[in-house]
Amino acid sequence: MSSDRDTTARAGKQRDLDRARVAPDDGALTTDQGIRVDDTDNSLTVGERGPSLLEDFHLREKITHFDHERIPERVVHARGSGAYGRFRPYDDSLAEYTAARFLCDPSVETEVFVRFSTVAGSRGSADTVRDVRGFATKFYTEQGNFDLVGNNMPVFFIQDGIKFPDFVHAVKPEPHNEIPQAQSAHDTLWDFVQLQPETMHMMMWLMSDRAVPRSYAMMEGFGVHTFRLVNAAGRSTFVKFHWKPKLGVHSLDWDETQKIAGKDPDFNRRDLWDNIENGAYPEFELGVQLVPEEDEHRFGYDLLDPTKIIPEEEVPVRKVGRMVLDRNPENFFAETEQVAFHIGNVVPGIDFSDDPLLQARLFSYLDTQLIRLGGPNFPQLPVNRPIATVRNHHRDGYHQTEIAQGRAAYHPNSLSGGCPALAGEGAYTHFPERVEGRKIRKRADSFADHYSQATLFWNSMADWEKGHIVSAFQFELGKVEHKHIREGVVAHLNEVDHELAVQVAKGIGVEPPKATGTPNHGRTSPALSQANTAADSPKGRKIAVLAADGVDSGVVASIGESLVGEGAVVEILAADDGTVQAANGARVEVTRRLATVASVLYDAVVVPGGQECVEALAADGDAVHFVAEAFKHCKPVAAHAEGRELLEKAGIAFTDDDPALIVASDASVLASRVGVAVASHRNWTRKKDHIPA
Ligand code: HDD
Repeated sequence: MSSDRDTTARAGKQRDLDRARVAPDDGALTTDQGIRVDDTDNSLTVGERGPSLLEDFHLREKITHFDHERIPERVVHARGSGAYGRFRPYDDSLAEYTAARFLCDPSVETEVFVRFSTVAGSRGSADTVRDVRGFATKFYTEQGNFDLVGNNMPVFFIQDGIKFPDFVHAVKPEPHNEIPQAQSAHDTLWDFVQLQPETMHMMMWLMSDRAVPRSYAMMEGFGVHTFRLVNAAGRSTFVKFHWKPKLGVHSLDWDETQKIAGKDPDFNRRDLWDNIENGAYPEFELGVQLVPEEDEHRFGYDLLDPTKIIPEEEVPVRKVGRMVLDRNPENFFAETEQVAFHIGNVVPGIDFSDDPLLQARLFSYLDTQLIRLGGPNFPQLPVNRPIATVRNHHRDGYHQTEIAQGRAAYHPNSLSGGCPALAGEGAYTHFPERVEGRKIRKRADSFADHYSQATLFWNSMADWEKGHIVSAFQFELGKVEHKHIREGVVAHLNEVDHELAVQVAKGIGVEPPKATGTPNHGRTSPALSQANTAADSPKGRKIAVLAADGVDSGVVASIGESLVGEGAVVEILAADDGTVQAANGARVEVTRRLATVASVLYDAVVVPGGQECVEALAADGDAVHFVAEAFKHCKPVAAHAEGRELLEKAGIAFTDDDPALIVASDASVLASRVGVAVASHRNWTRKKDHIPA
């Protein structure tokens, strides 16, 4: 392994970005033409109170530039957040399957840019809405850019890309009044669903906790489609790509998500940014499911159908490398907004399948950038530029920033010595798949089963996950005005699972189906349940410690000492900013005023002892609500000594079977139990319905 090469590869994209970076300096203000400006606050007018003059070029230029600051937002995935990072394969074992060097040479570290997004909302919408999350990764490889443009759910709503405009029109705000923003709970989406049963598997995922991730660092990513890996000898193997978060897959409580949307609409964006700034870097392992060509038809479903998964128990996910996101962008617009992903950006060794959703995407991504980024030169934008050298005869166009030299912009030519020459070695070769058939418009019969994997998903859920799914269907359909739409969805749910349909129907005023639809096949895939995910690190978690004068500062110190080193953030919250005086006379620094935050912005709450402190907190409605709400959202709630009194005031009943309800009189015992509980995320089976929201 060559460390020199690592450094070069690592620095490659960042060095390239340096070419575009403009640092603020202390020189004089100028116009865009470099004319020095000594007044940018007053227009050129006739006299002090007279009309402005058209000849004021500084005024005109300043206003004109401002008028043109906005570009169209993405038609879907408009709201997003990005970060740079690096990827390295663990070993060379994929060399048997692919010629893509970045996947099989462990001495190569490839720089990446990742953009996470929601799908339906506008650029300024809230982060914590019920939605699919985009997970798009641009690998700046030595062989050119590879974009893995995935989601945090492994299937999609539709099977053929020709239906994408219909689906998006249905899920977006309704066209007559542009309501609701960033919500799936409205008539047009559910109308589409009830008329298009191929959506059912995806709707199970969308109604599950996967649609409300706690953090972008705590969700899986999926390439969704079946792709191909092609090795140096030209042999193809089908592949599904996965991202597995090191922190496991964890989600918010639905009531909590709605409150966060008001308290901090940037919740996931801020979490990503802050964790990178704090060094708690998000980490993901790249996984692949490999299927030999000859096994294409051995499954009971079609590998080309994007509404199907290959259960991990059927074909294991092989972890092949690790990605770390360790650098925030410097300018949101230049980088996160202008980044242009395209599923057609592949490198030698990676190819497509005939999945009809994938095929339509191959058209859409390049097309959309032309309108969004204003012409064909968007690959020259710093964030999009490959580190591999670009040489071709493309010329001109809006926003051309390069000065292409020479006379010959055509191939073949003799005037430039025939350059650029056609690549010999290392060229991209399309896999010579054999295809024949008649031109027809017909969905394949092998795509006809819309329910059995929806049932598989349902069967695989823990009881608490099933409860959340039923509540989500009831919430969403409860907002649907047309009864026939509610009934239509319940009829489809009856094909997924009878009990599910009955439970949903009960909450939404629809007659529960009497007879079972398709009988439940009883199969499960344990890998689908978040109950089986990793839950062993407090990294990236936020712990609130409530404080007032008289606080036991030993507890505050213990919590900080035991958790901050693990990558968690501990904040001391009190009625006012400044400091509180601890029982031992020390001053404890307050991180934030209680009134500026809320329990929904934290993963756990700790109430230290100290009689005077606890009495003050118990008299403060914000503090009592904070504890009650954290408990309601199933979070770790911990009390030291007298701190227990605040929990009682909040209506919390103590039981022995709640590992996330912690009472201890020893500060270090308390701290270590909080650490374990916060790493375990939530106690989703807690009885808490009696606590007011
Ligand atoms: Fe798409 C953006 C993921 C189906 C058309 N898509 C977009 C982004 C992600 C995905 C993550 C945001 C990229 C970014 O951050 O800039 N899309 C998916 C997945 C799909 C999918 C996982 C199904 C498996 N998409 C899909 C279809 C079509 C599109 C079927 C059209 C036929 N998608 C687009 C687009 C977008 C886009 C219109 C909007 C902005 C952009 O491309 O750059 O071209």
